[in-house]
Amino acid sequence: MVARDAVHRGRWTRLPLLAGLLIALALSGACTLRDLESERAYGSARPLLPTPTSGSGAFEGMLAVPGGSFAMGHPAGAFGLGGAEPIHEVTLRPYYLDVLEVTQDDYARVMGGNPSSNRDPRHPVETVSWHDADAYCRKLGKRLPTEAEWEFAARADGSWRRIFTGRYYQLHDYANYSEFRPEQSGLTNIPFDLEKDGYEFVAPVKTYRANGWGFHDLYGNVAEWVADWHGPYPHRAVTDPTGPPQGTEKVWRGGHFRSAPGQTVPYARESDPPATTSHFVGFRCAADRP
Ligand SMILES: [Ca+2]
Ligand SMILES: [Ca+2]
Repeated sequence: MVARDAVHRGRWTRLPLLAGLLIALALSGACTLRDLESERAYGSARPLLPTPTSGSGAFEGMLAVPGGSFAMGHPAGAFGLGGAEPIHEVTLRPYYLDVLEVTQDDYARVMGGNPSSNRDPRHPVETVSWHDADAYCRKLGKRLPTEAEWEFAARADGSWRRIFTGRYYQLHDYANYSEFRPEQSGLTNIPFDLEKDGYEFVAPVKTYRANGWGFHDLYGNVAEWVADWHGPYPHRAVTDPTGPPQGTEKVWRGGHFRSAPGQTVPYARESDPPATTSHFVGFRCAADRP
């Protein structure tokens, strides 16, 4: 009896040690991601990523994005943001990305026509399928950005949080989104901003301020096709992810002029079959860094 009690006590006294180890392991993983996500934004011992530099020649109008790692995605269960979980670490090699959405003027010059519903050469091209967007970029020796490249640029080394949080929340300076009140959109548990952004429908590109890395309109105006098929995110760290090898829907990102402010965020994912055209979906191009 004594011996059995001793065994039981031994088991129970080891349990807190085991639990402590498990918690420490979990916290160490979480801290890694949180460090990537927030400490860079607000200053810490961790060095900031280099700021992108302007491209020239064939890469005029693009920014040379540095390679680096970031925490991609959003916690499971975030209302209205399905499919953005789990948060996982992504490492990217350097690449180029257009500063602006491709305009109707750009598209007509390269493709010889303008399919847009709301015609204005200064506006982003829209009513383009994923195939149209892919063909445009390829014709210029470029390509659509991967979903990870798009999100990395939108997060801009964590600086996106300054636009969306606290007393500095000022999305209306940076994005053309829908001025729906949160209760109208059904997204009542997300940040929002009732300041008018000045445009009820689509706006000319570069109407709004650039994000922390110098890109305009990644948030809102028209949403943007990216290269990847839609699929679940991996539960592990990945390098230069390109999405599933096949699928039925291509991803578009960033929200648009009809999106609620809380959908006009770096991590929200939406998708459609690649032949779909919408008056609120356009694109921008990326390119490999030589
Ligand atoms: Ca608006
Ligand atoms: Ca956009």
